[in-house]
Amino acid sequence: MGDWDPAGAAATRRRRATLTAGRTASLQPVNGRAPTACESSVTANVCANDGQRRRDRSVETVRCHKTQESLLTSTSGFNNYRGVLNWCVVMLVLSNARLFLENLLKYGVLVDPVQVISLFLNDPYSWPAACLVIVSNVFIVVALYTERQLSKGSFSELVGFLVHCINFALMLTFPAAVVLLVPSVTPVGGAFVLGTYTILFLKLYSYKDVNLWCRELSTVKAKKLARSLSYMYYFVFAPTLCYELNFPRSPKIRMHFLLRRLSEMVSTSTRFSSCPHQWMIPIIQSSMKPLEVPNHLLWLLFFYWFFHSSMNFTAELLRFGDRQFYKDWWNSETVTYFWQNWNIPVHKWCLRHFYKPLLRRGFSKIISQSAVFFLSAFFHEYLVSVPLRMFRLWAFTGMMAQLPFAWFVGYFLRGNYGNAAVWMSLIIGQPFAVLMYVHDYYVLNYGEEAQ
Ligand code: 3VV
Repeated sequence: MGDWDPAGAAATRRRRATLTAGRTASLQPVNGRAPTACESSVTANVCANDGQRRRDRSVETVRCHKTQESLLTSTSGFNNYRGVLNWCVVMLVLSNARLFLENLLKYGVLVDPVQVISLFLNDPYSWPAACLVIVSNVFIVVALYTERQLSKGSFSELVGFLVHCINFALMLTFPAAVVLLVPSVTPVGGAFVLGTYTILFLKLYSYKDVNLWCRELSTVKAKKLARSLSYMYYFVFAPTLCYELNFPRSPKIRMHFLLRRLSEMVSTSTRFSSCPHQWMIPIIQSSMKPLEVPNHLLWLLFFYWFFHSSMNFTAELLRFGDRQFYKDWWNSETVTYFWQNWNIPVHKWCLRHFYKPLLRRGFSKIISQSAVFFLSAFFHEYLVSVPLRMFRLWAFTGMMAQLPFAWFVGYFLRGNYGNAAVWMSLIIGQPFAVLMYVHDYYVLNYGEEAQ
């Protein structure tokens, strides 16, 4: 205590000197003149504030507690969990890196570029999937031609409706028949073709509806735009399923943004193409333990690749202004919220062209919702069963099961429990349905080889 501390004493001396210099400086003439009344009052105020601060500081040193909640208490109002989210991501990456290493050590490198190409092509001289995509232009032109005739009055509403119906029916049956009957169509090629046709089907349905609504409102502009081939193709390529006469446009293409999305698309798709070969097939082949497959990670990657990188890339390229492709589905506390927020283009289409028209025709909410999920279930089954040439109804059942599941979660679970239930269904339910198909397909096609 009584020890001589030269460094400390010197520091105290220096502090005192600075303080005195500061005080005397305030009393010194300003620029060689005496301080004005105002300057003196400023000095007095500073001194008063100084005193107040010192008093406050001494109160602070005496009192160091106040009534407050812990951050993790729900009533604390604290909700910034960014760090926790980062921790989850780090854990997810680390645990998958461990799985990846184990897989590498056990099976070696299984990714083979030729095998990746063979996912799309069976026979290098036969490109049925590409041909089917080219043929899809016929359906676009038929829809455009029909709308032109309708707008000119050359087709009656009934004739137009019938032509559209035939066009839509062929759009679903023709590619499905080719995929089922032509042996050189691979499952991935088939899924790509049917996905393209389904998207086109939904787009052209919207095109037909909007043109009809505009004719009913006798919008002059609608008549002009319905005939424009370039606007039709703009809509076909735009990242939306809902037609509109005047899409919101962004002012210019931002090269930096475009290149960023492109690099994300490329890097994520290479990860995609390697994951099934390296990770999924050996596990299915050897142990049939579907839950060990990191397909949830694949699903999350797919979400980012498709709904963020690819859609933003296309939108930027086309200067398409509406970039709301998804909302915060990860915060879903109910299943209903999830379906309203995860795939905005499909949800928007469902509301605009199916759900609300049904409600307007007097159907109840529950019937209309069931009808939407039934249509969605049909398309899910169509997109999976036809390319795999295997009808199992897993996808259909999975989609239809959303209705009772939504009721259960909405009725029994609240807040974080609801959110956990939605996540559980995504982590276990959805990939499980996909894996049932992969498993059945594998057993059906390579069953004897695997044994
Ligand atoms: C390859 C990418 C992606 C696969 C996603 C599937 C669903 C969701 P609510 P409420 P206000 C159907 C086509 C399916 C195609 C699938 C193939 C995709 C394409 C292929 C692409 C590759 C693959 C992975 C997917 O994710 S596919 N999504 O199936 C289905 N469900 C829903 O969208 C909703 O749950 C829905 C429409 C059934 C109900 O929506 O928001 O819960 O409904 O009752 O709250 O009302 C909404 C609106 O209706 C009005 C309200 O005022 C509200 O309007 O605010 O939006 O403007 N409304 C209510 N009652 C009304 C009344 N009586 N009259 C008029 N309006 C009323």
